[in-house]
Formats: sequence, structure tokens, C-alpha cells
Amino acid sequence: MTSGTALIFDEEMTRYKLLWVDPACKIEVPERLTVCCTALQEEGLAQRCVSVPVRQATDSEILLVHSEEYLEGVKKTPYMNLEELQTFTQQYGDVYFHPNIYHCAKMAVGSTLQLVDSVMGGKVRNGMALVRPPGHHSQRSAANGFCVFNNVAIAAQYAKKHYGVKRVLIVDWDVHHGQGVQFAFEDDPSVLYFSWHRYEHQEFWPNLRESDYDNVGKEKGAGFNINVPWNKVGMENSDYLSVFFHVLLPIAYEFSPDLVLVCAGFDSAIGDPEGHMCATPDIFAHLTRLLMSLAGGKLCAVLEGGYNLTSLAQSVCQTVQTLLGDPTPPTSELNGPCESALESIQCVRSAHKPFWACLQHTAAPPVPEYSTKRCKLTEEGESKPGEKEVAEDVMWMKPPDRPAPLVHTEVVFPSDLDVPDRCVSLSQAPAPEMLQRVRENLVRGPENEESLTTLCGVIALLEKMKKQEIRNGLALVTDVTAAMLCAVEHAQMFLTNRLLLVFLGDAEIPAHVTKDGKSLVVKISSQEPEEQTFGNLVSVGLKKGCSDTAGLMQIVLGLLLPLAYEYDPGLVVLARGPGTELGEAAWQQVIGLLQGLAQGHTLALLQEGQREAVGATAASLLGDPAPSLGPLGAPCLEDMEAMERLRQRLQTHWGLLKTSVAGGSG
Ligand code: Q9C
Ligand code: ZN
Repeated sequence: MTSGTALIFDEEMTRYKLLWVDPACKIEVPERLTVCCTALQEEGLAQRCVSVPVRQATDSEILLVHSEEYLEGVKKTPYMNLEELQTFTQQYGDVYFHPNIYHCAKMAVGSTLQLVDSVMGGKVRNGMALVRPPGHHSQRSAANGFCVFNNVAIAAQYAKKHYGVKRVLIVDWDVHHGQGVQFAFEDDPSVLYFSWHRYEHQEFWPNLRESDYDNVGKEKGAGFNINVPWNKVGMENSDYLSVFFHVLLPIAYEFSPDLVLVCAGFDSAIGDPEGHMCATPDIFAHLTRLLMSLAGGKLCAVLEGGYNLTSLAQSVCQTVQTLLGDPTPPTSELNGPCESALESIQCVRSAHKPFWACLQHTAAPPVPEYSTKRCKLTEEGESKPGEKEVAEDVMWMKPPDRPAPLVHTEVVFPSDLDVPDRCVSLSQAPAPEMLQRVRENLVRGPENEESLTTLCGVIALLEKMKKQEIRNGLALVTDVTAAMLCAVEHAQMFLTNRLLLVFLGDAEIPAHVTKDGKSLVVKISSQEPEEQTFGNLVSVGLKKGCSDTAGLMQIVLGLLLPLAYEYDPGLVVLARGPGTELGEAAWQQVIGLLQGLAQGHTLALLQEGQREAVGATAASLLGDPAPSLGPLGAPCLEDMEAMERLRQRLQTHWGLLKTSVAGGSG
């Protein structure tokens, strides 16, 4: 299993700057790169990465996306005087040239390709390239928006050409629309392009009609271009995560990329003078974490925008630290998306319904009619009630440290079962008083001494997680239901007010587990879910059980993850009931996706008889990327309609489940 995170940077890319006065361009400064590098050094992150050298891109690589005429034009800029540079610049929008920018632009492309080579060649698992100039606005024959060559678009073509990559996902979380990327792949179904962007009904730069949600791609590429317009500023963490859960991830899983490229612009973070959004730097840890579950973990992040130097540096650190596999930071106060975000989500889902099976079950409510139209901005000084106002000088907390416990994964196994590589086995014998307590309070029915010791071991794993001694744990037990109940009761009593229990399988979950409100239970089974999913027990059924991978992923992405993120558990217990048929890769996906919660504190429980799953479970707990599931088919419509009804009912309490405005069912 490939590990390691590449970091690509060269000081050379700081050696160009704006040489004249242009208010539109003055934010794109060399310090953007230096602050990122300094921060990565100071946080000790750069030292943990594999440093990969940069190189210059060749002409033929640049020509994968750009025209010969354009390349020849840019090639002349190093020899131009100030006046000639200004004249050359004037034919394009919001960009500037400098005698050294051509050199840097070739390095930016070359750095991106070095990153692709490192990941696709198996040298590292993932990585980030810190480059200037950015790329996603540049087009076949045009520089635009500080961009000269389209680094990421070229990388996608390069990966297809040199590594036979069949499907590339490009996630553009920069706050601007990467129209250059969209135009490059509009009719290409092998590249799925996703972008969210400040739009304000076309009032925001680059003011293109083509940036709206109804631009879904052309011809064979129809459905492979996803635009999520932000029609208001001030979008928050919840808005970003909602779009991931209800738009990007379901489609991305169905698409099943072989490689994920991220147009990693951080002008979508709080404090940015361009974006005016309110998502905090730690959200990029979660966005990154979620994307790491795709394409077997092959992810290349490439810097685009980001103009508040503090916010930018913090966001880059969050991204790199997540690529390195450190525990994700706690999610702060998530709730539902705002009305405007919800409207966008509803519109995108509805526009993409014809192309993706994961959206088939969504009803088609009328989309707000003004969505695509420019709407009159409010009069000066006036503000609509409920509209988000963002002050010029916002403040936010520096993201907390993300210490990794010394032991990653500790196991409680029967003595005849080998401990998997890289795992530690719980060695301590249970304290007599613990044995006593377990025997008296937590065990129902006759139990032998060995299973009693195992139960004590399960509790010990939970205790160690809470004390930050271990990140996660795995136990093979004789009765998974009993172990799970024991773990939950202990955790509720002594460890956390918010325990998330995820149960895959058909066992009965006693009502008392959730009655004190200290835990949330999500059960995915093959049984008809009891009609009143009560309190904190959410039970959802699949006709074919968990072996229906498409259905399972739909539930995991659209129901389990939003619930779990909003719940913000202190600990996660994941149990797989006896006889639960479930593909190994799907099981590993569930483990991987849950790792964004509770700082990665997951206790996985397997039953004797599921020994064949031990290796894969341990690997996933250790942070190995889950294997890709391959393109997903259509889930059973009936199942999805039942899940949809459940989601409807739960929305009143869990805003992150919403996908449409005011009670619609889309
Ligand atoms: N205030 C990147 O983030 N200026 N480019 C817009 C509206 C252009 C941004 C002016 C911004 C370009 C890579
Ligand atoms: Zn941008």
C-alpha cells in the first residue's frame, strides 16, 4: 500500500509580481506562496512530506490544453518592456504579465505534472503543489483571472495520456468559477468537473451565464459538469458540507474516478477579500478527508486562489495535514445550509437528475424561477431581511492542533488470531473491579470468562481513545450485539454525551440504548424499518441488505454522514452484525468515511465468523485508502423512496439532511 504525501514548491514561483497599478490584480502577490511554506514549516508539516522537485512543462504538455498561437504569444513576454507587457495584458481580463511570469507558469504546470507523476507512479499516495500563477481561469487561447496556463486541466489530459486514467474528477473549491476548466472538458465524459463559486445571480466576476447550475456539460459530456452557484456571500461550513453530501459525493461515487484533482483555491475561506465567505480553515480538512475516500486515495491538490494571507496559510496547512493522515479537527456547530445554499443545491440536483442514478428518486419540485436570471441588487444601504452581511474585518479562531495519538490502531483479538501488521494488541489484563462491573451490570445472560475478558477489552479500547492514547480500535467478539451494547452503555456512563453507533445488520437494537439521548444510533439492515424511527434511533432498510452497494452508499452519503456530522459525536462505534453480507470494499468505504468524525475515534466490532474481514478492517482503520467501488449502478428505487421519506421526517431536527427549500422533497 503506497503511503506518503508529496509537497511541491519552488521559490522561483515567487519571482514575479504586478509592476503597475491595477486594483483588480493587486491581491495576487508573491507572499501568497511564502506564507504557505513558512506555515507548513512552522507546523512541522513540510518536514513530514516527500519533497518533490519542480520542473518546467514542455511545449507539447502546454499544448494539451492551449493553442499554439497563444503559447507563442506568451513566449514573447519575457522580452517585452513595461509598455509592451501592459498592452499584451490588456487583451485579457483580470490578469497581469511580468517578464518572469512565463517561466513561472511553465513551472506551475510542471509542478502539477510532477505531482501527478508522483501519485500515479506510486511514489506517494497523494500530495499538494503550491504554485503561482494559478490556472483554472485560463482558456485555450486566453489568460484570465491571474491565470496563464491551466495547470489542472493540463494535468487531467496528461494523466489520461500517460497513465491510461479513464476517469478524472476535478473538484474546484476555489470561490471563483474555473470557467477555463469547464470549457476544456465541456463535451468530455471522462472528466467530471465540479465547481462551487460566488455567483450572486451573475453579478459576480466572471459574470458568466455559463457558470450557473443549468450548465451541465454538452453532447457526450452532458452531466459531467457540475456548477453550484453561491447566490449570496457569507456561506459557512454547513453550506459547504451540504453540497459535498448531497451533490458532489453521490455523483462522484457513481462516477468512480481513477484520480482526483483539486483546484485548491482558498479564497472560499473566511476573511478572503474576494470571496466574502465564512467557512473556516478547518473545513478544508473535512473536504479533503472526504475526497480521500475516492480513487483509492489518489488525490492531487493544486493551489489556485486565496488572498487573505492568514486564512490562506491556515487552510493550506489543514489540507496538507489531512493528506498526511492526521486526525481531522472537531467540527464546530454544524447545522442546515442557509436558504440560498439550499436553493442552489435543489437546483443542481434537479438539473443533474437526468444523468445520475443517485438522483433518480428525488422528486422534481419547481425550481425557483429567478435562479438563472440576474436579479436586481438591493438598493444601496438597504438590506433584505435574512440576507447575510459580512463585515470587512472578520475574525476567526486559529484551527486547533490535531495531535495524533501514539498508537494508531489497537486490537482485542482471541489468542489464536494473529495481530495484523502495524496494529498493537491490547495487553493489559482487565482490572478485577472492571471484570466485576461488567459481569454485574453489562452482561445479559450467561457468559463465559473469555467473552467477559473480551468485553473488558472493548471497554479498555474506548477508555484509551477518550484519553487520546489510541486513535481507533478493533475487536473480534463472540457476540457483536452484546459487545456493542456493553460498549455503548459504558461510553454513555463514563465517556461521552454523544456516542454514534452505526450498526450494519439485522439485530434488534433495544430502545433503552437511545433513551437517555446520549447516543445516536443509525442502523442499516435488510429489514423493513419500523415505521416510527424513534428519538435517536434511525433505522433504514435495503431490500437486498448491505450487499446492495449502490443503495448502501446512497444511505451512507445522504443520510448517515450528514446526521453524523451534525451530531458531532465524541466516539463512534461501528458494528457489523453476524451474517451481514457486505462487500469488503464497501465496508472499507464506510470505515474511511466515518474517520472524519470524532477525531478518528472509531471502535470497530466484528463477530467471530467474520475473521476474513479482519485484515481489510484493520487496514482501513490504519488509514489505508479504501479500494474504489467502481462505477455504481442504480439503487433500488423503492429503497430510495423509503429513505427519502425518512430523510424528510428527520429534517425538522437535522438541517444537514435538507436538499430542498421549505419542505419540498427534492
Ligand atoms: N472583485 C483566482 O482566484 N478579479 N483568480 C475579480 C472582482 C479577478 C481570481 C474582481 C479574480 C481572479 C485564481
Ligand atoms: Zn479564486
